[in-house]
Amino acid sequence: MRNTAPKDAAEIEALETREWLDSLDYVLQSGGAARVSRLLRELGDHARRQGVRQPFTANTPYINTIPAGEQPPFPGSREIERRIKSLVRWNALAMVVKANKAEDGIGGHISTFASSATLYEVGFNHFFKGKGQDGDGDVIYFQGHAAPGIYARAFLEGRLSAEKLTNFRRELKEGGGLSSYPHPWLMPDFWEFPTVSMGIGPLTAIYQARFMRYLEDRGLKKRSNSKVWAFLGDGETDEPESLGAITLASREKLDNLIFVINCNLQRLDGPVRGNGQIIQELEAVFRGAGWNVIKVLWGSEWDALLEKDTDGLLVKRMGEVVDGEYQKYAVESGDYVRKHFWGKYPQLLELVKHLSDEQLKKLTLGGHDPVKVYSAYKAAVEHAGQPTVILARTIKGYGIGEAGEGKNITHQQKKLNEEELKAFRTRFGIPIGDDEVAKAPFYRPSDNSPEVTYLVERRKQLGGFVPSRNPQAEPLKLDTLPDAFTSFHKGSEGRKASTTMAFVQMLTRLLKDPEIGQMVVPIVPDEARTFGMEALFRQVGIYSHVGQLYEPVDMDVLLYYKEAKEGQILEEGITEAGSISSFIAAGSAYSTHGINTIPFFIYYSMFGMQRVGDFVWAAADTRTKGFLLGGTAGRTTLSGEGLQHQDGHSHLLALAVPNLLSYDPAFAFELAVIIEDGIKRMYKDGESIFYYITVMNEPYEQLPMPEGSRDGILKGMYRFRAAEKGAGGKGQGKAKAKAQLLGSGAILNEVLAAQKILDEKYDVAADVWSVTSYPELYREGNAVERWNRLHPADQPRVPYVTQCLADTEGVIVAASDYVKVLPNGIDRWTRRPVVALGTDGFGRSEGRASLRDFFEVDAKHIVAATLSELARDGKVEASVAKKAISELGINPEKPNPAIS
Ligand SMILES: Cc1ncc(C[n+]2csc(CCOP(=O)(O)OP(=O)(O)O)c2C)c(N)n1
Ligand SMILES: [Mg+2]
Repeated sequence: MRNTAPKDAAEIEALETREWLDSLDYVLQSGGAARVSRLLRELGDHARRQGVRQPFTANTPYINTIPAGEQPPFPGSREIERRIKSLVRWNALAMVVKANKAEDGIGGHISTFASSATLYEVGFNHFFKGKGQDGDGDVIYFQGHAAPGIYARAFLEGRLSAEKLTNFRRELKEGGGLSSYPHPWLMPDFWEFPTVSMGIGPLTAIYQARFMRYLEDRGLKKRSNSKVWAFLGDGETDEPESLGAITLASREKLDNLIFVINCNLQRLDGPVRGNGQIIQELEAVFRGAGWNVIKVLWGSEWDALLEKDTDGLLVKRMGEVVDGEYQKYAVESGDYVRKHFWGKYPQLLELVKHLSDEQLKKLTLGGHDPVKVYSAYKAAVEHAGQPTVILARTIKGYGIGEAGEGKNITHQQKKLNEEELKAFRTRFGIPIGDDEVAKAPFYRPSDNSPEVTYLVERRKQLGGFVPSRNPQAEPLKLDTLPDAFTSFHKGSEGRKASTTMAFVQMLTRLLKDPEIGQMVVPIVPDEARTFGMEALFRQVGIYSHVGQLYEPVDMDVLLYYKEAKEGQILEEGITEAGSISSFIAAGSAYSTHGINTIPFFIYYSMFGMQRVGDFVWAAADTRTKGFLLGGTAGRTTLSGEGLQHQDGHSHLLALAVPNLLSYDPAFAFELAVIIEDGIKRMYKDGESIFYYITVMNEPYEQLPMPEGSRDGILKGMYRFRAAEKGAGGKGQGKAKAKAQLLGSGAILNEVLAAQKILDEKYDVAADVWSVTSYPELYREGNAVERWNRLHPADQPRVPYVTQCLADTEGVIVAASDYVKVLPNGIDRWTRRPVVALGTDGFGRSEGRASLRDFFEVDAKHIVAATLSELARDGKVEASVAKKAISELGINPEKPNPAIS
């Protein structure tokens, strides 16, 4: 018989703990969970008042958030769903293995989907709503590396052929193939959102959910039960973008948002947190940020064990094992697990003594158990007032066994040998014979098989197949559109104004346009006052789901800070990444929701292309429409701001985005022509393009639009002001020499000043061209040149740049506020060299005039460069050019701004 008298302090403590727990159980039974919760809070407060310092923790124990007793019944057929899932698994694996057999190194991923198959299949069979449900469809961000699994399912659904699957990552094969990852640009009927550049999926999903609320609150979309699902990897959460906006989601109470984080504890190189627990870390972060967190860690087989764990020892053990060790259990034998996990405490060994090593090894994790995943999804979908994150524990490479299950190399595993394929086939019961298995053939049961019938019926019930991209918005009617723009054609008539001011006026008019005013979505990252947009606060309001709960300090002024539920402006705060995510949501709403919202995202140009360039790329892939406005643009237009603010290269970065049209207009009328045409091309003609336009904050007279310049403005250049004189000698209105001066943006004014100096002081007649877009000229030139290359026997076509300059004379000097490579990019089509003046180099804290002198883009440098080139050309004496440099006050030995 056991001696019941307490022996030592530990035993006394254990007894005391037991008594407290028993009391708590009693309160739970008599008073319920809420009473227990109040009691615990009071105990905590009491202890604190007595000086007890409790360490802060936002964690709950390392067990499932939803206890077994609270699970809803699973509504589907477990058996058929298991078979479907096995087939999807097989085909996903076969796709990658086959592709790499056919062409070594073509890539693809097996292990990501192997770990997340259940997470997707439960979604496909029970939750993901298709677009067929009358605007009630879900918006789903699939984890990029899981793409093979999504294709494999579409194959079973009968949406993708075996040939397409064979051509996974071979898109250029006859009949087409499948893109590596979700790319709407490449598969516009299938994928909706690019996700594979990690962090982009989660951040854009948050803003998507918020934008859905915006559309509903503004009455553009009927209120719905649509959910945004974002699937991401646990490793992916290390990207700052992944977690960077999670407080926005809780602040905005986005209960239409569900994150599913596939916690296989591994990333590419190894464990995500070998020495810690990524799940607990994420739980604390998300709970701290105000999310509803649902942990799905253990499968159903664990329920009975946990039930028997009355003293909490198993839960304690679960919580003390670090991820690196958990990963080891996945690759080791049952014997090892018994020894190392269970063997830590004799009581735990006792708890599992009825289980064989094999059974111990097979105890399933939560993310692989459809019942657990179903409960979590149901709870998430029904949860009100908060976004939900599901942290689902899985094994990376689940089911691929020796080939890499749980191993550090698994992410890169693309090949399985015959034995490994056989083992996989057998494990998942795929009806493929031994003689065939080495070839990894695809397997699809017939259309009327129970599996296909079941999955097709499930999708029908849920409103159609997903993913599926289906741009349904009608083209916009734009009859009244010109009214917003034509008044800018006449210029500012002597008044000084910046192109930014002109843009804000255009936007203001557009917002009032009877046809499309409601569709305009102005987006600003805490920069509206910088751009003089504050009048819009009052005019159209700042969007806020809860309206305005306070009286604004500036209520008594006309243009007060007005927040409103139906407010139109998205004032995002200081987050360019968040703002561009809103831009993507608004600019792709035409396909996501069938709503033609037109986003105008205006920001400090330096914090755009280079700061959130990857999002711009994703916007392009998404076929986002709309306007990016780089404000305070140009390296020398911004007085005093210095190196980190003065942008001289955003157009170069924009050039690399194939469907992004970028413009550097000089005058309001150019801006008006570009925006008006852009709206038409995107929203009436349905082109998959978007715009980057720089606007300046330098005030100067906005000149009137020259006759017949519209086409040239859009193509990238036109003659803005011809020289008054011709060339050919002195007298009779003829100048000594001729020149062609190309200017862009604010620097066009310097060019116009240079034209005058050249004429009056040096007898050089210069034509001035406004170059609105070097990137557009460059693209057109290349396209023509390519055509000529491929058609050597045909009459060659002539690039637009060549056409413009064909009948002109004289040296060509181009000046802009951007890097010289832009004008240099058109040099091959100008038939004579372009002398490029630009702003290569770091910015300086200085005034405009000094900066233009420093970077050598002001009028005097343009004059000097023209004369210098004319001298090289033999059109003027070298001594004239040399003298001019000195007359103009230029020190020829000044340091090179490009490297100083
Ligand atoms: C921005 C970015 N950086 C790096 C990569 C390369 N990469 C692809 S997958 C991967 C590991 C992914 O791990 P995890 O997010 O845990 O996903 P899992 O496959 O484990 O589900 C990495 C580093 C990427 N795709 N995007
Ligand atoms: Mg992972």
